[in-house]
Amino acid sequence: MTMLLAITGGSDGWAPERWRERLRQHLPEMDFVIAGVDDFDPAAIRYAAVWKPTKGYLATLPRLSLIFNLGAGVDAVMADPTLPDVPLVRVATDDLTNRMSEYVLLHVLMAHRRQAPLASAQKRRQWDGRLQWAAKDLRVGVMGLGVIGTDAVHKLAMVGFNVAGWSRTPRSVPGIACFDGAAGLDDFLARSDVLVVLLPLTAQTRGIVDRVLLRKLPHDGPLGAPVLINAGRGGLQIEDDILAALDDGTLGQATLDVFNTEPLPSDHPLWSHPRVTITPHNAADSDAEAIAAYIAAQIRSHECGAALANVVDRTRGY
Ligand code: NDP
Ligand code: OXD
Repeated sequence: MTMLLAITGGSDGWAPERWRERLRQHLPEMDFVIAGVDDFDPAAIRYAAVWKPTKGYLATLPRLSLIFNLGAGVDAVMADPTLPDVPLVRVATDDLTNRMSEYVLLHVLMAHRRQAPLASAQKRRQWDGRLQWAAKDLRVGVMGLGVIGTDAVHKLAMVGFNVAGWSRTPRSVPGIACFDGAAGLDDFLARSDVLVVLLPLTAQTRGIVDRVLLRKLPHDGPLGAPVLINAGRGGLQIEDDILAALDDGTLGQATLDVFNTEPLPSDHPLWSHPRVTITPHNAADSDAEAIAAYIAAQIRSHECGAALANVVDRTRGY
């Protein structure tokens, strides 16, 4: 059995050779070949493990039966119009989920405890004792109540925030105000002092964070102006609208992990905006060891006839 590794982008730890070593430890009986490096017969490939594969490449593998996306978001794979009609499995591991929730908690707490103005007061050697409020007084809204969003809302609620979530279909999460669909969006936004975006990028969600949406966020919360945190995908946001909203007071601050163009070009105005925090798409650095173990476990159970977990629904796009 042969698995193809078609991996572009990612950090140094994501070098295809390193993936091959890790996967070999978990699947010693499997042969691994690397796209663009090894010579191989396309008809020998049964499995593919991919991250941002070149469009059209997977369609050249006539006996491909299963694709593993090496991350949670499958937008880059789904953008390939020639994607073979075989199951596409995405990552949903506790490791990735926990890291994403850490990011959400960190940045919600930074806004709640006004860490940015405190840090700038320190630079001025200014003893700036600012008013505090209780976590229950801050309304946090999470767009996306999937694997990551559900974990994040639980953890935010444990800290004491007043938490709501929004999803495509109705969801019920104990202790969380749940909204869904277009009909539930405005009410959800109207009670989100901090808006956390954890949506997948699909045809329906592309560009959803625009000036119209940002204007629906409230200004009567303890922070005065709303805060945006996007760790979903850059394609969800209209960056010019975010900049305009920051400048005209619609938005108080923004923390962005993901961008329409990555890496964010060095001359992009978001870099220097005083109320923007930028992180380099590392809200959750996927742990290759955890993912290799996850892929091996899925292959073993699949080969014993069990159903695959976390298979992408092609019609929904996530
Ligand atoms: P899931 O597929 O488990 O959850 C997706 C959620 O989004 C679901 O609640 C779904 O609704 C909701 N949703 C999808 N489309 C819509 C829509 N049109 N309107 C309203 N809600 C919608 O995904 P995960 O939680 O695992 O991951 C979410 C995203 O996080 C990934 O797709 C990826 O882009 C991003 N991510 C970013 C990382 C980073 O480092 N920045 C790391 C990992 C992930 P429903 O419940 O009804 O299906
Ligand atoms: C992912 C990511 O989707 O790291 O897993 O962005």
